[in-house]
Amino acid sequence: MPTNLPPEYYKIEKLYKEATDQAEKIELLEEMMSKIPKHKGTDHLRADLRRRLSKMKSSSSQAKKRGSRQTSAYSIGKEGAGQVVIVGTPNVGKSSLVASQTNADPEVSQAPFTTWGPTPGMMKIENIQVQLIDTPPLNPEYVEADLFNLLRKCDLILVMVDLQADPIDQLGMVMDLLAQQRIIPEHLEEQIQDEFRRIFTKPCLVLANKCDDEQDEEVYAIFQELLEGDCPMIPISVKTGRNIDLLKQKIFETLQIMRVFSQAPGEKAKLHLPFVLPIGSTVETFAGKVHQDFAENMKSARVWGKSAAFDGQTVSREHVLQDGDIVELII
Ligand SMILES: Nc1nc2c(ncn2[C@@H]2O[C@H](COP(=O)(O)OP(=O)(O)OP(=O)(O)O)[C@@H](O)[C@H]2O)c(=O)[nH]1
Ligand SMILES: [Mg+2]
Repeated sequence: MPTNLPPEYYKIEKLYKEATDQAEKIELLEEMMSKIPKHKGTDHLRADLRRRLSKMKSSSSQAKKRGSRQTSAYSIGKEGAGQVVIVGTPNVGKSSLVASQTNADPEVSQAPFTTWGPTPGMMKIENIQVQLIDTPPLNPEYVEADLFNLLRKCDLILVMVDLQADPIDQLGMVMDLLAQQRIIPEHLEEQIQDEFRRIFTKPCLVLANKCDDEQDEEVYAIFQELLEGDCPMIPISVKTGRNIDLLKQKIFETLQIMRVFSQAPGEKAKLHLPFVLPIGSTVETFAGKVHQDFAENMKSARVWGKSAAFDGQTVSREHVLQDGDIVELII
């Protein structure tokens, strides 16, 4: 067993061993694979899991007998530093946010129920890109299973409400639907003790949209008070741009990621090309991201930045990096 697998890997592996449903096992195996750092030390494990996965997939497609199921529009591969999905009731401004902050162009309209399918786009946060996905409005009458599968796999859920139209009711409806689908906001994790069902805890951030002016600010203050600070949330206005920078900062923080830059010996650091790693990653994990062989072959490294005691400090592969560090690998 390779060392340095992240704790989430073992958490998912435990669920995988307990799962009895084939589709769930496949899903968990894919999740496990996504958590394994890519370097020489994990080659065997990755190959083994890939073998297991393709075996399971082929036996499950044989079980489905005739033809393979069409892939869902919601099977959206993760791109960039994280996958963020916006959900909410009709007309709250989900598509407006994606249209204004990404390269995608979903339809925006005054009429409710405008969006019928998911639209991913890439949003710039300083020098990284995050995937932001627009979705159709949630509706208790019709639960789209594939949408909830996407929510169970994503890195962050943005629950958008319209401050100018019963935000408490909207939030209640969305949270109830998520809970019915076993998706629980991370900050409520400790309150939920359900030993019999698999619970998916996800970071959630509530966006109180259409907070355009001072009058809306007052409504937001009441909304926040009624919820008793229960949930991480921010007031925004897609229309005026209010707090969009704060939203980006919150997304960055919630994704628990950091940027590390590589520097070849004798050259300048590539400051326009950050490597994005989970917070707490070591030099070894960074090396594996730069090149598969480097994690195995590196001897030591020199570090500039917050994690270094002084500029150019020589460190070992176990050294824990911090956001903004520059690393020169010594091979
Ligand atoms: N006043 C105000 N209007 C906004 C804001 N953001 C979006 N809107 C308007 O709200 C309406 C609905 O916006 P959409 O982005 O289509 O909403 P949606 O949540 O995608 O709607 P569905 O696809 O039906 O679920 C449009 O008329 C937008 O111009 C905002 O910050 N303030
Ligand atoms: Mg829409």
